[in-house]
Amino acid sequence: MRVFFNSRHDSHDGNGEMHHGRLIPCFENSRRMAIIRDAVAHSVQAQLVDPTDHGMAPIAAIHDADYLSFLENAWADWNAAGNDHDAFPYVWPTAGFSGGHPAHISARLGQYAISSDTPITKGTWKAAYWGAQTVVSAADAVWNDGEASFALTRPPGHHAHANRYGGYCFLNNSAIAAQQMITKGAKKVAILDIDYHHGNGTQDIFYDRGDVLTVSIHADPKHQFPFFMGYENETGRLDGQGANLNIVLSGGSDFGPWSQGFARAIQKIITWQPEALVIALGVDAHEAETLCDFRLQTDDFNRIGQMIGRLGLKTVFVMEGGYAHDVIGFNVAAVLGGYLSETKS
Ligand code: OKP
Ligand code: ZN
Repeated sequence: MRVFFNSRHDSHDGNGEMHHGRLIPCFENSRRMAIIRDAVAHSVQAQLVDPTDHGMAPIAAIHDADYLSFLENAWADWNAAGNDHDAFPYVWPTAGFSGGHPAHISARLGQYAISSDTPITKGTWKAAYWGAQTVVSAADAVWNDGEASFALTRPPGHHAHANRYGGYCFLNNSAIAAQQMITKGAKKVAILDIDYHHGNGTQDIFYDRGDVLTVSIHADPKHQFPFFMGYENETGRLDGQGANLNIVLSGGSDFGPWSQGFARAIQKIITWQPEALVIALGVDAHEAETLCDFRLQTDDFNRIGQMIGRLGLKTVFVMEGGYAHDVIGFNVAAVLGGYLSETKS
């Protein structure tokens, strides 16, 4: 398995996030990457590969031009307004406001943000841009020769919409990976999101499309982020009708209910017959994750990797969430090791 690594990830380095009314150190920090990289290097026979620069086209195939221009310039605009600390919005154009799109950076932060947990820092764009290049490189490699790849990157992506950031995410890496394979000729690609949180951005990006199946298994949004999306009655629209599946699990779920939900996900993918698969690989369903309340064990992640391997599809793994430093390396390595034990690549 090839591991494409975003070595510029640490240029995104937030000091804090808003958490129940307090500013606390970011869960989504750069130590995560070093831990996962070392664990994967030790346990999986993997080449570490630098991404190649494919420019803006694969990113612009998913995200709106005005949003990309905002993200690229947000820090400079924030800085020009006299600020040298992390950028956050404090007001949002919610229902009942009449509109307008003021150029003031605080208005633009609110216009494009879905949540208050996601700082923009001096190097955020650089990290996100190279994260996208990492997944494009991984998707190209998989599409070309069928051998699986892992795109090891941060910040994550699955909460990012075509024109919104938040939930620690800026560019939707899993969506960019799927679209890259469509661009290269795939007719049907599936995205399977096993992160503890609903992949709201990914769902929204492909909601009207029949060529990308989106499946997410996650905590009940009645009680967990992103709260306003991720329910089971969201099944797609227009050409995308039936091409979105949300599998919602109760708080406290262990591998019993999780694997039953996962069996529904696997069945849907088999029936849908994609040519390639993107795994939005969050490992925050583990019992040690303090941000989350599922109870998966490291061995369960190995079984998940095996079940993915048995699908026999061209597979791109894209790093999403997972924050407990003591276990994230083992859990990512367990998924990849399980996958490799069931495949030749
Ligand atoms: C990103 B990924 C506020 C709560 C944390 C929401 C969770 C974002 C998870 N401090 N923010 O899906 O792992
Ligand atoms: Zn998550």
